[in-house]
Amino acid sequence: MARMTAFLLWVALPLFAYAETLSDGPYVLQDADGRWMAYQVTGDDASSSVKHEPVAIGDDVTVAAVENVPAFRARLRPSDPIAPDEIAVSARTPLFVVADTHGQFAIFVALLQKHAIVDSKLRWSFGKGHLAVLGDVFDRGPNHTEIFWLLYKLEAEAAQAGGGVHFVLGNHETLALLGDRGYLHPKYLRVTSALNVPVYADLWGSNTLLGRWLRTKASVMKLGDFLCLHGGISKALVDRSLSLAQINQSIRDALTFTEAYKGASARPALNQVRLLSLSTRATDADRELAGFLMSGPLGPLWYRGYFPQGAQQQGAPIALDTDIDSILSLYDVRKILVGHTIVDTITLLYNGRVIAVQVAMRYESPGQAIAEGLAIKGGKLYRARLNGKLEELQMR
Ligand SMILES: [Mn+2]
Repeated sequence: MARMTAFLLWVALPLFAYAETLSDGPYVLQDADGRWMAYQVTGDDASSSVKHEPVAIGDDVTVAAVENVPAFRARLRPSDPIAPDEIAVSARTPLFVVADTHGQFAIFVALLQKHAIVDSKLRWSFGKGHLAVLGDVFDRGPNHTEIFWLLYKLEAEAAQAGGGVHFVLGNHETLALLGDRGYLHPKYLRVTSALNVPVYADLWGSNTLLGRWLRTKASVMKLGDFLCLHGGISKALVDRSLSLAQINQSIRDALTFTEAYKGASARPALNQVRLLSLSTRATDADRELAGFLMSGPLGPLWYRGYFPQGAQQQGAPIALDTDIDSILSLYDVRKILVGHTIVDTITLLYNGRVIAVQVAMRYESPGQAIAEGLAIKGGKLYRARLNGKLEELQMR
């Protein structure tokens, strides 16, 4: 009994410590008359408070400090253009790739700072370099809002400097935007109540600034010679011979025209997600394709077939070397960069033609964080460690 009590205390204390602060936002929402309002949650569980103030496009909003990461400002832009399917960069352009940040804002920032992608005040310092983030900012961790604002602001700063920031969607973006609450950090359920909206997805709808921005994003993009995406391209997807534009627009339409799930349980059943229910133009073929691409195990956001265990888990055959050949040839790229499936360290697969980037960002113990990025410069590939070191990637 004593042992059980000790165990409960050990489990309960860190959770309790987490529950104390409740800082989030801003959420920038547009009303039916086109006016924008920024909502910021502050305080703690016992007494949270919501500040709201009218804002206009061109104004700056402030994103509050988190742990040792300073507050920063982001300028609100008029609606962003649809993200390109393809970015041409020279072979000498430095690239930095990170996958699956899952709400770990402080770790993500530390990694970017150690590799001089941003400076101490979170300003872009990667010049003409390009940063690609391979999806899954939402869920699990406590600070996805801050990560999205940082990416939003860095996009503008990078473009100004002649570089770029490219966020591609992961399966957790589609889950969160469609109203699945099963993976949300508990903080966001309290934010939902504090802001008095029916479900958390209402804070990321098409009437919100960042929700609208997310719906411009690609799911699969070419960055120079690299295909950048969250899960992977399956043989079943190659066999459909779709262009990147077709893949990206189908998922965008699905996110734009599907009503977020508002049921009482955290997880919608698939038949409760009314795909493209709000679009009058959608045909059955459009719905089938969107379902395959956005939610299917062989779609680009969920596929795990480059990994033996992942393939087994999905009941799909592991991708063959010839499948990788077909993907590289169909999309005219040299390598495929994927997140989604966790690896201990960034790993070359299929003779270096596929690179597994997702090392789960986490704290091993308080203050002991784990994260890796993929750095590409001078035609060489490096594992970018959280201590600032680069290790050239080798075949094993
Ligand atoms: Mn994922």
